[in-house]
Amino acid sequence: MGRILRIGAAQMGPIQKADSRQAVVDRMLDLLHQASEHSCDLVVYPELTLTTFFPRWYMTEQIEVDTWFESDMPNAATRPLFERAASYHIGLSLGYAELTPDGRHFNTSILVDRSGAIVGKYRKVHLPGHSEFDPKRRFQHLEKRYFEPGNLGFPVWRAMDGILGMCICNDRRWPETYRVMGLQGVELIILGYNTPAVNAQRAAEGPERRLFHHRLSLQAGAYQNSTWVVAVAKGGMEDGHPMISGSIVVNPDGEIVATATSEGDELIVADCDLDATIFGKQTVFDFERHRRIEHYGRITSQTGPILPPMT
Ligand code: CDT
Repeated sequence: MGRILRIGAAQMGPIQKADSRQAVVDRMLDLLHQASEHSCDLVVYPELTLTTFFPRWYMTEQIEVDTWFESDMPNAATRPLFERAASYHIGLSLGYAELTPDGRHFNTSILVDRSGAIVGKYRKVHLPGHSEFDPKRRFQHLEKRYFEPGNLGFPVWRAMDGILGMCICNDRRWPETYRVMGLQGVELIILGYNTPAVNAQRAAEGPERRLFHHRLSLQAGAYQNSTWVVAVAKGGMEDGHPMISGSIVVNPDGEIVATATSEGDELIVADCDLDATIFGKQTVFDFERHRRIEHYGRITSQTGPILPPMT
C-alpha cells in the first residue's frame, strides 16, 4: 500500500503591487477548499506567497521595504488560512518575507501540521541577484539587498508520516541543497518559486529555456537523492513582469507526475508514495555504501573555482 501523502500543489497566478494580503489569502482559501475536496494531506503554496515579488523594485527607505515583511506568523491576515486548514485537518506550507523581532530579514517558508501548528521553518540560503540598482539589467532582482542568507541550514522534519524538507526557488538550482537533505533521509522536498520568464541579462533566454532549467534541476535533484520534489510557482504577468508558471511534482525516479496547465491559481494533486523513495536509497543512491567523501573536500572548503595553473 505504501505511505501515500496526497499533495495539493497550490500554484498562484500573479499578485500585483496593489493587492492586499487579505485578497491573496482569499485566493489561498479557495485553493485550500479545492484541496479539501480532493482529500489532500498537505497544500504547498509558493515563495513570497502573500505579496508581489517585491525584490524587482528598488527601494531606498527601510520603512517602505518593511511593509512587504511579516513580523508574526500567523498574523491577522493569515490566521483564517491556518484555522481553515486545521479544520480540514490539512497541513500547509507557505513562503513569506520574515522580519524577526531583532530586525533581521529573511526569505522564509514554514511547514504547518494538520493541527495548525508550525513544525518547521526554513530560511532561503541561496539568494540570487544583486544588492545595488543595476542599470544594465532589464529589470532588477534585489534579493541580496532585502534579505540576508538563511541561517538555519537545510533541516528536515518528521511530519505527516514521512521525512520532509523545504527549500526556496533559487535553492533548487544547487545540487548541495538536495544532497544535504538527502543525507538526512529526506523523502519529500517542497518548494515555492518566483522565476522571471526572461533573463534580465540575456534577452534571448526566454520562458522555454527557463522552464527547461527549472525542470532539469528538479528532476536531477529528485533522482540523485531518491526523493519526491514538489515545486510550486507564483507565475503569470506580475506588475508588468512575466514569470514562468510550470508547477510540477517529480517522483524519486526523476519523472514528472503532475504539471500545472495554466498561469493562474491552480491546484495540482498528486499521490506521493513515500515508500517509493526506498528502492533508490537502498541501491544506486545508497549513500553509506557508495559516497567517497575523501574526494569531496572542495565542496565545503571552496566557494568559487580555482583553475589549474597555466603551463
Ligand atoms: N526567486 C528566485 O530565487 N528567483 C530566481 C531567479 C534568478 S534568475 C536565474 C530563480 O532562481 O528562479
